[in-house]
Amino acid sequence: MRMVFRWFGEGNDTISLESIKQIPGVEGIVWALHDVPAGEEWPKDRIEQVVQQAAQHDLHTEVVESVNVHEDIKLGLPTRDRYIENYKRTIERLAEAGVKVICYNFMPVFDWLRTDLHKPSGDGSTALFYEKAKIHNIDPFELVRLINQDSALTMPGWEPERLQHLTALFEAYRNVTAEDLWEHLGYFLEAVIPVAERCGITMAIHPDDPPWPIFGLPRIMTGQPSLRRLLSLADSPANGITLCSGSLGANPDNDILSMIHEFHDRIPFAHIRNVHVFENGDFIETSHRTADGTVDIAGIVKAYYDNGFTGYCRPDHGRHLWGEQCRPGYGLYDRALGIMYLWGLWDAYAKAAGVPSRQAGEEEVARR
Ligand code: CS2
Ligand code: MN
Repeated sequence: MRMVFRWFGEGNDTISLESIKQIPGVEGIVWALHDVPAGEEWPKDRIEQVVQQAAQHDLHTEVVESVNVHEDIKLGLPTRDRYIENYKRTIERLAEAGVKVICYNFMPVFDWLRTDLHKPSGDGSTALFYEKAKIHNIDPFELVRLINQDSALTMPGWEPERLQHLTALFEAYRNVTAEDLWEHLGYFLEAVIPVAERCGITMAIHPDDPPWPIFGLPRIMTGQPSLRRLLSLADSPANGITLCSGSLGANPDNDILSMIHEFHDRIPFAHIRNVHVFENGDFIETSHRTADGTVDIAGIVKAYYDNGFTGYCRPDHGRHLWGEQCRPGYGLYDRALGIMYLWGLWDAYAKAAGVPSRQAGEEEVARR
């Protein structure tokens, strides 16, 4: 398991690379050029700049999250080919810079969705919260306004330029069915997977968050059958999954352990996060600790361990602790605590398997 930590870039993150370097066992950052609009090529000099910044702190840049997919590709419009060409160039450039995994998602219009970014957790901390009934009653435009008002920093997936054409986007998706979306995903993968394969990059789709349709927009990356179907769209090791336990875990019917056992050699990147799902379908993000939520984090780490997982892993969203002023879901403290929990589990499983304590981690997996 190779631990990495999401960093939003100089001036766009409250956390410094210096701080990230101090979290035990973190070897690299998960990054993106968040200001480059979806569909445009990533400039070579900007890529190199981030690689150098990280290298100064002895952190690698092998995982990118995300290279966003232009809406015209998801909509299957004739203009998509131009954006797909740009995507291919970006893959090549990232490979030249040493990137190994590109995380992306195929959610129409919105990325992750919550109704409250600062819900009190009951212990003085706050966390991201999803209230099912509210989503059914709120006007999406109002939600966009609230989300952007609530955060001074650009939220990934909620970039103003992406959302300024919201009315036109809803109109464009009016007749797009889930099956259409599958077809458009297939078309995209057919074009980009051979390029990724040639460059030594693995494309890793992120599941939909939450994993069900919202505001009448289709969502297709929702559980085990859809991940299976995704893999069958392009039978190549370059076509992989970012297995996000928090996104998938918002639906209690999702058996994440079973997904790890079935797909482990196609998971180059693990997002580990816990959520507490309530009876009525609402959910709140919790600490990574198994007992704090409804996702079996200890079981998930065990499943990765037992399958000899050597991919990248990051703690996903965290709560906002100890008065930290940070990007919603992406503070330092709770994610650092999460990392220590994940390492604790990993090392304990290694110990139980008879691996010498001082060698716990990736090396031992190779040795077993
Ligand atoms: C979220 C997403 O669960 C998560 O990791 O923060 O925004 C995620 O980064 C994207 O959907 C990946 O493309
Ligand atoms: Mn995730």
